[in-house]
Amino acid sequence: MRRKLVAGNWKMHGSLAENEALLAGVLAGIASAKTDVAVCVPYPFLAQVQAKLSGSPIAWGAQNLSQHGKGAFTGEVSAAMLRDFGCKYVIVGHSERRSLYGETDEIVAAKFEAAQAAGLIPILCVGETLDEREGGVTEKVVARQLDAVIGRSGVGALADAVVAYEPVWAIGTGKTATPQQAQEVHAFIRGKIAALDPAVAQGLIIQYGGSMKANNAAELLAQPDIDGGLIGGASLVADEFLAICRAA
Ligand code: 3PY
Repeated sequence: MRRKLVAGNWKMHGSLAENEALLAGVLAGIASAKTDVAVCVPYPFLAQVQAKLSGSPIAWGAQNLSQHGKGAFTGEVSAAMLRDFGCKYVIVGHSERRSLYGETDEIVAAKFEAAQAAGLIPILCVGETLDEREGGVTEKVVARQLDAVIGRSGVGALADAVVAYEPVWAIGTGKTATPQQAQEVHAFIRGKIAALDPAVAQGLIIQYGGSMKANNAAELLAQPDIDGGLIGGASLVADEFLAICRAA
């Protein structure tokens, strides 16, 4: 039986003061959630979340990392640095990184590998654009994104990873995939992995991401292949985030 994982993706939001209030609100209600919970925060707030969340049921992580171990890479942050701040997770290949910062499938695969080499659990984001969905190539795109990682790290690497299906057309648009649309792609992902390694597929947490909110979470999370959520805007409001955690 897979445990569900609800992870907040704060994106580039927050301040020390805002985070204090948000974390206090989430901590106050988290005992009633029966799911695994994490928050992925901007780098400058890692020390703050480490101090606030250590010893709590909430894990934390970052939203990106460098594919390099160390060196002359101004502005970059390595996997080992994230480990120093107690991170458990790191988001890899979010569509905003792919589309705004030119992260190719190959770069994403290298980041995935760097994360695992340092003992982090990558949350690998995959998903199609609206054009790709309308062009009928959703599965082809998702398969290509997964194959880049499997080709580099092997299917066994997915045993220590999370996959997040995030249709790009549902990110920051307020549009959500219907539970059926999401389930179809989740089942495709699990089936594709199962063809290579049934045990890895069976244990793999596949989150849905893309405008998951308190009012649509329960229906999405009731689908057999949806094992949690990667939550954008709704993770910035304690009551909303907690409602999603309780729905999981
Ligand atoms: C969203 O919900 O918009 C996300 O991008 C989550 O990662």
